[in-house]
Amino acid sequence: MAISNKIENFRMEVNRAFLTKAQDLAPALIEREVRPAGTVDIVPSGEDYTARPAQSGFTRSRPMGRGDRLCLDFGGHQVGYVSFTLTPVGSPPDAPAYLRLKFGEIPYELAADLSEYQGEVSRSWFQEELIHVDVVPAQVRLPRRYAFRYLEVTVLDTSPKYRVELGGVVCTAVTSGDRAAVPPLKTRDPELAALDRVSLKTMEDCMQSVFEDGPKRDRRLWLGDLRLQAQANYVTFRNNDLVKRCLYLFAALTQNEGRVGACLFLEPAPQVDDTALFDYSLFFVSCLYDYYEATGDRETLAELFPTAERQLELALRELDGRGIVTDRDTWWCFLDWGEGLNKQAGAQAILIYTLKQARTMAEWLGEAERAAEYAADIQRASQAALDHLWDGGRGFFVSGAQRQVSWASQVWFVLARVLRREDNVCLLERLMAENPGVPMVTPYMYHHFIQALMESGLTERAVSAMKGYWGEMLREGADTFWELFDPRDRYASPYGSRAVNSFCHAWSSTPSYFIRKYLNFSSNSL
Ligand code: RAM
Repeated sequence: MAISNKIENFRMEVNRAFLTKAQDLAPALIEREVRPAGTVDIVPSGEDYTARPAQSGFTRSRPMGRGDRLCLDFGGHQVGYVSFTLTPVGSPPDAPAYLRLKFGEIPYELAADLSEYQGEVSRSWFQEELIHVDVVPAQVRLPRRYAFRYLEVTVLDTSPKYRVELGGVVCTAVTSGDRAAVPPLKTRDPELAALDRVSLKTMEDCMQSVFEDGPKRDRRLWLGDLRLQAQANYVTFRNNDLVKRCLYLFAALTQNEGRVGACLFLEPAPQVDDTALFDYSLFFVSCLYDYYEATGDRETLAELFPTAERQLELALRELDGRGIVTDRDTWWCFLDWGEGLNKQAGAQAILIYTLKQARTMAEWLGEAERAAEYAADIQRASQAALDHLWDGGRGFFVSGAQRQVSWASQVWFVLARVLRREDNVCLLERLMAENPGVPMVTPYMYHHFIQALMESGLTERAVSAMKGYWGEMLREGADTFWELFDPRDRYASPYGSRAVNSFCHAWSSTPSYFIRKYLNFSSNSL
């Protein structure tokens, strides 16, 4: 599937006042120095690779010459800047030192033959460097920020007359998430505690100048990801200004006709991408709704509500004569990475879900007429869904011309609360019992499934599904949660290789949100 949906005649519209507000909220990054915990050997393990501990602690390497290799383990996932020293041993160095450095979030990235990669996502995301160090001894500071646990250093060459010792290796880790702000967790359940710990680490490493989706790839602000990050943030790091900054960035830098883009770049200057996704634009509405619920910041609500309303106006234009969102062949709406997943029903449900949030926001702002208009839109879109997307015979919502049944469609209709609560419970039970159609493949979609279970009062099912899915990543050795995890196909990637998947991806950090918000295992009373 093509993973871009470039809008035609793209033009960025800028609201300078909003941009200034966003820039004034730029966070100071917290730095921490982390040294390698030891060395490891990357060895095959079934269809995968594992890091076998070799030596505990690391100060300096033995003298290394042509072909010598060393793999450092930083003891956990890091995001930051790496520096080290190279000290010559032997005759005066008569040639540059030539090194290959490979950074990996997981062992597979170090073992994979990256030259075979044919995927659509750029190979420039592979964290691999070939460097010449002309003069040794040297203090080497790598200019890029890396996301990694393992660093493999291979000496491609020195010269027959000298070798180098590697020492002083340090990573200056950076984040805008302050651990001290996270309320302590109160649970005796070790599995939940582990899920929370790894979720927090995942969030922390993704909290940078904005909420990045993943610090390895794509290192940018996506709206769908922001929504879940912000929800988790309100009950953990509580960096509400960072959410506010991201909201203002999206509102400041829109696409043609005031459409909020799917993602933003921050450098060299903040800019909206030319990708548009139906659901992501609408999630501006949700992000604003959640932000106000969490903070009560009425000024921001009032100032950004018109941007939220614009997204709904644009989305309502997409309804066909029946009142159903028009389906398309392109990558027009995200929902999930499921192979062949049809997006129409999910998009309709998200439209209803966000219309309901807009109605409430209009009420909060005392705009009774607007609220009444949204109520009418909700009624029309819901009735159209019941008339055209609900298949009473099968007991499921169907999507697209082929009337596809998927988990994503059912879950989103539960969240949109189109059926009565007891019917939603039956729908979820039927979904779990029959397991029909297109499954869920990302933690992002699993999040919505857990949310649907929690909201329907199926708390035990939610907890066991959460422990099953995220717990499986823990059992696979995750020290941060992954962008993609399909228990039926563990090594799957929508990008052509698992090596380019992100293994620290904030949309998968929501176990903390569920544990702290729905299970009440947090000591803060927000
Ligand atoms: C991928 C990333 C990102 C997500 C988009 C839709 O590029 O995983 O987090 O939001 O897809």
